[in-house]
Amino acid sequence: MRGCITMEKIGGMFSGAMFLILGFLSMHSWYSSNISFLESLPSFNEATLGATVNLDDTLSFGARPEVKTRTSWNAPIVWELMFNPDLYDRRHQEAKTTVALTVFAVGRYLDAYLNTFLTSAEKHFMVGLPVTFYVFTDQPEKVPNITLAPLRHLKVIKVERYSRWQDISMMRMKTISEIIEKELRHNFNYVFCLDVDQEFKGRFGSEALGESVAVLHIYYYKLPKTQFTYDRNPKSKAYMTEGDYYYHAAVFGGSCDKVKALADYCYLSTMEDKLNNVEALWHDESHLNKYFWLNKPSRILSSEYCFDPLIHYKTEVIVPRLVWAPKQYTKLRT
Ligand code: 5GW
Ligand code: MN
Repeated sequence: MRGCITMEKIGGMFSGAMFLILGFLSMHSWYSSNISFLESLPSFNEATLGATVNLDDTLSFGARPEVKTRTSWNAPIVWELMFNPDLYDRRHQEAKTTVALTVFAVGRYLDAYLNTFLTSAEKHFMVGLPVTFYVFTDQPEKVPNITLAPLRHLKVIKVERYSRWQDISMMRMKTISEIIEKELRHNFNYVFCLDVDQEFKGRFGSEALGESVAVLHIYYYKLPKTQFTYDRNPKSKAYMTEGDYYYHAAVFGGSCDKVKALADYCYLSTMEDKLNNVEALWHDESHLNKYFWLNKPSRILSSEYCFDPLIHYKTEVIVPRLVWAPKQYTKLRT
């Protein structure tokens, strides 16, 4: 599926045309209109919505006044109560959207996390859409045999077990790039790449799909930018002096082309650092933050999509969708 067209591109084209038409009907800004405004239009019906409306124009940007719901470059920041899940699901089902999910479970991480990750993903991740889980592991025979709904598949791919974690994280980006090039771009509209040490607890659905998707790190979304833990070493490729948000590398996604570009960037930057004998502060996360500073994500997911259940202060997260599993560093990394 070279040059796969994603819903966002189609939505953009249609909303351009709709802008002209609706400009005559209303003084409202089309972009800031919401579904109730649409419903008040005489021509509004399910079919109109099905064919012409940019899905993201149905988002209620004012539904969560306590948090930011749009970036300065007009990308939505998705929080509970902003979206109508049925609209997103219906549109993506009609468009026959396909999604790949990549996850690495190497060494002891397989026993510790993979079963919970996969069984919970089957309950909550893109339910109703065709999804293929790509599990990368050094022990294919130990991948649990989980029951999958129709149109959902699991594919196991053997990878080497690197002993140094720096190599694990570099290998992840390289492997993601290679599988996109070889396989995913021919078969899937979107790909999400997740850490395995997580559990789905709530809907992580088609509202999360976009060209280039980043997630707000739960620890930083409320903090002033000066406290973001970007790499501050000028010798590293990840060095940055300013940024937009602090993103969490445990979840990223988008169209095959965009995710490949991100993975290539992070892999090559890590290589370059290695050659220069430097290491970015938070490894691939530092490079990912630099990438998203230079290449703005088209969609941001709130920390509902990567939540720490042990956080000790109050947050705006009403629905934890994907949560960190307990860290077992001493057991797993030694
Ligand atoms: C092992 C030692 C140090 C760092 C990472 C690993 C490791 C990571 C591993 O042995 N096996 C493995 O499969 N991973 C994959 O990389 C998992 O998908 C894991 O979720 C991801 C990132 O590593 P984490 O989760 O330990 O990193 P943080 O930043 O969440 O602590
Ligand atoms: Mn992790």
